[in-house]
Amino acid sequence: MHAWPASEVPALPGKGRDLRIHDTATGGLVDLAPGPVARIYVCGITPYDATHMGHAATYNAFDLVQRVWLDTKRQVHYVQNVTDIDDPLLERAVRDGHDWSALAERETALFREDMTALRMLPPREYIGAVESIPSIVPLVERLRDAGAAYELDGDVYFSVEADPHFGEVSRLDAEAMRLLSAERGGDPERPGKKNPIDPLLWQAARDGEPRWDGASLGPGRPGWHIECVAIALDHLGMGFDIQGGGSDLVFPHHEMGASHAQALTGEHPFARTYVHAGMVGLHGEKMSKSRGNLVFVSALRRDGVDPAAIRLALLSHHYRADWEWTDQVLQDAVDRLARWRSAVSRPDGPSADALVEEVREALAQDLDAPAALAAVDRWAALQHTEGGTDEGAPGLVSRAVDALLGVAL
Ligand code: 5CA
Ligand code: ZN
Repeated sequence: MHAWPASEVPALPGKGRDLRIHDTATGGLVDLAPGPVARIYVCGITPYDATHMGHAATYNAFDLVQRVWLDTKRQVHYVQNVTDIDDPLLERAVRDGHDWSALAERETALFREDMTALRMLPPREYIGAVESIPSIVPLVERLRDAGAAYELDGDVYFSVEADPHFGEVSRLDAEAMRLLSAERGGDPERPGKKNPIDPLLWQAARDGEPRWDGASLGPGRPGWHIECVAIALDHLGMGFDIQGGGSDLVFPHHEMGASHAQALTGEHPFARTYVHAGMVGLHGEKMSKSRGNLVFVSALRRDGVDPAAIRLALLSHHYRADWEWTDQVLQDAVDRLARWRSAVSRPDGPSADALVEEVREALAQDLDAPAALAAVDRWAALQHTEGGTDEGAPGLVSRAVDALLGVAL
């Protein structure tokens, strides 16, 4: 699949700081010092509806990771998937009488437009589940042949006992895992499984559903976790720097993905760190396609909201916090954008050298975007009250806000 166009990232004087980030698997902050090419995999959308503010907030967090790494003069190898075949997509297509693949194509196209408008840097590889089926099938065969997977009425399940490190990503107890598995696409009630939480690797073809050639597995379609594992292993290999997504993916998705990969390769870890963004809610509940309590990026754009203001609204919350989308959040961002734009529109202003370092420092400390915004607010306030004589300052602020925060002033 093709991704979306990259907006330009202005170069800044000096060099950024290395990222210290919260790792779900250890529960603490980790000093990540990637090699010259930092490697990150971020779980992409299931394209059965438009991008909502929760998705945008999660992709914003990982966009900041990219920007911090680029500022340290590293290259970034970023991979993202599109779950273009899965139960929720098929259910929505049936409900609305649409062709599932046309639905996926349409919503993926809209997602690309939203990401472009929000100045999210694109992944180097943007890969669909369907196009990765030829990579997935041999992985499932290998797991089965190694005794890490078993068959149940034609379906193939992963055995969580196959990975000695299973449980180390989420660190949840068995009961919590069972509950979350039931809530998030698993089938712990199905009789005959070795462990109720064992996830599907390959689902045998069902009447009326799309199917693909599974070689020795028989016709069917892939499970969810193995999709991301196949794509990550194909393009990044083991031990990449960050596996990212929203906190709703900690279990089972990222736990199972890590175990699939570790059982397949005998190596550990799948990812050096597991980074999770908080959940954005609306009216007291997690914003989700299944609940339907959604604010869409595309709808705000259609209403004439500047994408830079949407981006500032996302940045005004720490990525790990759970927070609520409200009209006030957006209004505050619109006001902030206007203040910043008028501050940089003057030919000169207070020196901005210290500001650039403050923004770098804030982002390097577990992506503290609210602290970065507060630093820019202080410079803008000084510009409005006292002004300054540094002719390069407004331009430098614009470039720093663009390069590090993805906001075009
Ligand atoms: N296709 C899978 C990942 S392989 C998936 O979870 N798709 S999704 O469309 O449901 O979500 C896309 C991304 O947005 C995931 O990283 C998910 O964790 C994140 N996300 C979903 N809802 C929210 C929300 N309310 N707040 C923050 N992030 C969210
Ligand atoms: Zn995923």
